[in-house]
Amino acid sequence: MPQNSTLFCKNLKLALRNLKLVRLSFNIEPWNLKLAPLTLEVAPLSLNVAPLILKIAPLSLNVAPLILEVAPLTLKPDFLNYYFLISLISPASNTSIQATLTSENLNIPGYHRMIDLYTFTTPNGRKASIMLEEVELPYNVHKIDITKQEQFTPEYITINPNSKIPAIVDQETGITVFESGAILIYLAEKTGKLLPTDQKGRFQVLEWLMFQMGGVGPMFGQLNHFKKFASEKIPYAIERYEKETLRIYGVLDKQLADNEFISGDYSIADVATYPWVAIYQMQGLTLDNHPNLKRWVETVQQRPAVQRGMNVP
Ligand SMILES: N[C@@H](CCC(=O)N[C@@H](CS)C(=O)NCC(=O)O)C(=O)O
Repeated sequence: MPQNSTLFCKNLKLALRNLKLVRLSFNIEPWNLKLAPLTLEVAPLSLNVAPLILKIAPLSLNVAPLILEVAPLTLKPDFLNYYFLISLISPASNTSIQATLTSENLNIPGYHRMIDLYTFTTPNGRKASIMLEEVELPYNVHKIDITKQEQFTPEYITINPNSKIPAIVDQETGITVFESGAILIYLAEKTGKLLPTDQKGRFQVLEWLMFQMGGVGPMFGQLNHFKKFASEKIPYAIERYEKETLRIYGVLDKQLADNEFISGDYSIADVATYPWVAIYQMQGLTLDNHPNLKRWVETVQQRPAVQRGMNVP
């Protein structure tokens, strides 16, 4: 049965707020010190996440209140909040004290990251992870496996009513954003990066971002579907989307003939477009007929933030 849980919880909250190295200080009464070693269990209540168990070395018998030093914990979130069941267990006497913590109590840099990203291993997901890497905001990755229909769970639909990845929740503002283009604009505005503020420059980037959202993504995506994934091979559909993809390659190639990046300086237009062009080999295509586009892909590929973002999740 839980004992002394108020005191335990209060001290634990204080420790988590103040220290990066979590130092738990609590009064052990009514515990019998001879029952050490004690086990501290930090178990996220989310069913998807395995419990994290820390064994704590035998405690000094003479010191009260006891101080335990616990190495920084990897805390994993469920959908909107972190929930942790903390149990201090004495195996010998078969008793425990317990406390539940939510993310409110975990406001520490490195533990509570600012942005929650819901994503999967696809080009639309990678736009968001590349952007988060580029603007250097700390973020948690929540893998939504669209091959297992996880995008349709009731929890996820509260984040994206359209049941697609990516989506973000900004814990600092409480704002949720779905649609990758909106996510890029949101993060650019939040950080003042990769979107010019002068009206002309801003709309030059936004027009290419919309071109990506309305053209590159849907057309290349349909080509993927009909060429790679459709159970029935429909030549008309494959030809239609391949022709449109190559036409779009031509548009980008022409734009990149006079510009190092799609809209002058490197911007969210490049972030949005790169993951879709980068899969050309997987789509059975070549960039050899589009040398400016090829040069651009190779340039963007070199960026460390792009390389990190392309590996998420
Ligand atoms: N326009 C949306 C498209 C998002 C989208 O189509 N995501 C795909 C993965 S790339 C998805 O979640 N598919 C799951 C499904 O269609 O059920 C955006 O850019 O965010």
